[in-house]
Amino acid sequence: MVLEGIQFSILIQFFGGHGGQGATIGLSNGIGGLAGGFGGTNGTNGASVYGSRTYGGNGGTTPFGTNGAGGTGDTNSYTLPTSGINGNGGGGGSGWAYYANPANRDAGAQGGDGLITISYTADLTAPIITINGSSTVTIAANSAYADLGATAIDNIDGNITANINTTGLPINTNATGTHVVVYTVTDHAGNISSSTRTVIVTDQTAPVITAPVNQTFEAIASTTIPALIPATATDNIDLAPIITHFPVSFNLGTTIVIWTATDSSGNFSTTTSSVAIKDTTGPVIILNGLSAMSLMVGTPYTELGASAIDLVDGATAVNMVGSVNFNVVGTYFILYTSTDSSGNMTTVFRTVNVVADGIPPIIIAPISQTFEATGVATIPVLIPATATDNVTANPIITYAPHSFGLGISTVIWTATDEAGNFSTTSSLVTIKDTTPQ
Ligand SMILES: [Ca+2]
Ligand SMILES: [Ca+2]
Ligand SMILES: [Ca+2]
Ligand SMILES: [Ca+2]
Repeated sequence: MVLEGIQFSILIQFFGGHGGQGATIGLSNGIGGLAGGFGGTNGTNGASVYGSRTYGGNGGTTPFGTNGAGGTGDTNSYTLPTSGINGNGGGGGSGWAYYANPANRDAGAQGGDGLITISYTADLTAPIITINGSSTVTIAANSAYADLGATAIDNIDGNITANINTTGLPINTNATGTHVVVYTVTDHAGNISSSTRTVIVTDQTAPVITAPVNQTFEAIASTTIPALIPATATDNIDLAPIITHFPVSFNLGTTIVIWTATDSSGNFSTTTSSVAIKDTTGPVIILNGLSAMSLMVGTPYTELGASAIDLVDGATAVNMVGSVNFNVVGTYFILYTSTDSSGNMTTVFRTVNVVADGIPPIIIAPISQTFEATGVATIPVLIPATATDNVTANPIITYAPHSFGLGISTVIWTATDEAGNFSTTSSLVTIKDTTPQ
C-alpha cells in the first residue's frame, strides 16, 4: 500500500555514445559523434521527451591533433508521473582523419554518461468535480431538461473535464419523482471521484376539466342533495383527478355549481354548471278521521279537520269548504285544499253520508196492573211503557186494547220513532170486581 506523500528517487545512468570516426576527407575536421543511447521509457503518463544532452565536440584540425571532447550526458531530475524520464548519454567526440591513409584516423572520444534522477510522489488525491448550476433542480413534468454538466480538476492531471462519464441522462420528464444524474471521473493514478445532481420532476400542470350539462331536479326537501352528473377531467400525470363540487345541497331555484378537479400533486382547475331545483309537487293532505263517513240523521257532525305536509315547505295551511246538515238525509262533501309556496295545490274530499234512522226505539214494558171494574168494559188509565230512541227524543207510545173485561188481559205496547221504526212489548192488566151489588 502506497501512502500519499511517500517519495522515492532513483538514479539512472545512461552510457554515452561512442565518438565518430575521423572524417575520410583529409585535413578536415571529424564530425562529432551521435547522441548516446536512450534512457528508459517512463510510464504511460510520461511525456515522450528526451533528456537534454550535448553532442560531442569536433576533432582537431590537424593530423593527430587533439580529438574532440565527448558530449555530456543528461543529468536532469524528473518527477513522475508527469515528466518524461528518457535520459540520454552524451554524444561522442569525433576524431581526425587523414585521407591519404584512411587507417590513420583517430578514434572518437567517448560521450559522457547521462545520470538522471527520477522522483516519484504517490497521487492519492482524487479529482474534484464541480457541478455546473444547482445540485438540486426542480422541473415541470413533460418539460425539456438540458443538463448543465460538470467540470473536473485534478491535482496532477489538471483539467480532466473531458474525461467525465455521465449517467442518468436523458431525464424522463414524463415520470414525476426524483431522478439522479451521476458524474464520474478518474485521474491517471486511478483515483475516482463522483458527484450527483438531483433532478426532481414535479407535476405543475392542472387537470383539464369539462363541465357537465345544466341539470334540473325535483325538490325532495327544504334543501335537496341531488345525484349530479359530474364534471370530467383529464391530467398530464394523474389518471383519475379528484372531482368535487360546491355546493352539494340546493334550495329552490337555480344555483351555479363550481366544479374542481385536483390532481395528485394538488394542481387544480375549476369550471361551473347550473343546477335548477323545482317544486312541482303539492302538499300531502292527511284527513283526521275517515274520508268516507256515514252518519245517522240527527247525529251531530263533528269536523275533525286535516293537516298538510309539503316536501319543501313542511306544514302548510289547510282550507276547508263545505258543511253537513246532519238533520237532513243526504250526501255532503267537505273540500280540503292546501297550497305550497310554489303554488302547487292539493285537493282532498271527505264524503259524509247522512242516512235515515233505521233503528227502532228501545221499549220497556210497564209493571202488571190491576184495576176495579167500572162496568162491563173498563177503560183504565194505565201506567205506560217507556221508550228511548237513537234519534227521536220522544218516541210515540201506543197500546191496545184500551178497554178490558173482567180477568187478565195482555196489553201490546208499541214505541215508534220519527223514521217509523217501532218496537213492541207487552204487559198484563187485571180487571176484578170486588164491589158489592
Ligand atoms: Ca489526482
Ligand atoms: Ca397534473
Ligand atoms: Ca311542494
Ligand atoms: Ca230510531
